[in-house]
Amino acid sequence: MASLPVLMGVVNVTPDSFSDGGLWLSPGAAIDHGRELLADGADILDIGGESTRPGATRPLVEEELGRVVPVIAELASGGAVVSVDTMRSEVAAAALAAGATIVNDVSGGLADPRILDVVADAGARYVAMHWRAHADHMRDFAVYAGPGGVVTAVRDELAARVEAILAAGVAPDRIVLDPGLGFAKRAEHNWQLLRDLGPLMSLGHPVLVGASRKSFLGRLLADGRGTQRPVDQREHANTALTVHLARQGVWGLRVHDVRAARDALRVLERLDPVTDEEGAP
Ligand code: PMM
Repeated sequence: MASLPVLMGVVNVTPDSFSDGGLWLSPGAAIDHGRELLADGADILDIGGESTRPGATRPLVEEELGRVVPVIAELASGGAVVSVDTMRSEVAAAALAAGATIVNDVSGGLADPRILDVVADAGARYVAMHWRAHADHMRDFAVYAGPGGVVTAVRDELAARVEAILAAGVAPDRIVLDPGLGFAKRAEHNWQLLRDLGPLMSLGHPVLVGASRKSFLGRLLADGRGTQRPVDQREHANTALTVHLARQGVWGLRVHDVRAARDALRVLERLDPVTDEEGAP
């Protein structure tokens, strides 16, 4: 294997994220959780203050700032590599000033284009995820009728975002792309993307994937009556994806259970030693 993916551990400082909403809402709880994820083997902590679950409504910018900035400041000052999960330029700027070095924008710069200037000015790394609409109506956009279906659409739409990101002055080697599993995508779209990441990877940027605990896994593991497997019981399925994606050569994995993902990577590394240490966040 050329290199192992980096593990981005999720700290959602929100009342309403679908898998961990409300668990880490106080700064103290979020900081403790971040430290736990580091101890479990996270390379990056991804700290977000806005839930993007389907149907979610947006917090005020002041609310989002108040949730993430103290947590980022504390964890970054302790030496953690921190990314901020935000679509807002004001939040990205405050997070970078507080010590974050990566901006993870699920909208790829579509929600607030000024975020690209903030990233360019700071020289930060920028994760551009495939996105079509805010959470309250993204389901309406889960239609991929063109030739090549969702795989081609995601590649082409992200290629267009890369053009805009470069035009804003972000250096090419700072850009990471993400297919955006679950964002304006039905379960089958997610599976198609996971089966065929080649076209996205062919754009020449590192690829990050966030599958952890998402509802397409709950649906896969549904019981006989069709009830989805609860969010905290989807981890073994995610571990199988961790192995699959590491073997595909993705740059990073965004996960809730860092320990499970780290264990899987340790096994892989033992079977197939890493030849290239380039992946560092
Ligand atoms: N998914 C969520 C939030 N942020 N960021 C990136 N880059 N990729 C993702 O897939 C992604 C993300 C929503 O999931 P969560 O509520 O479990 O954090």
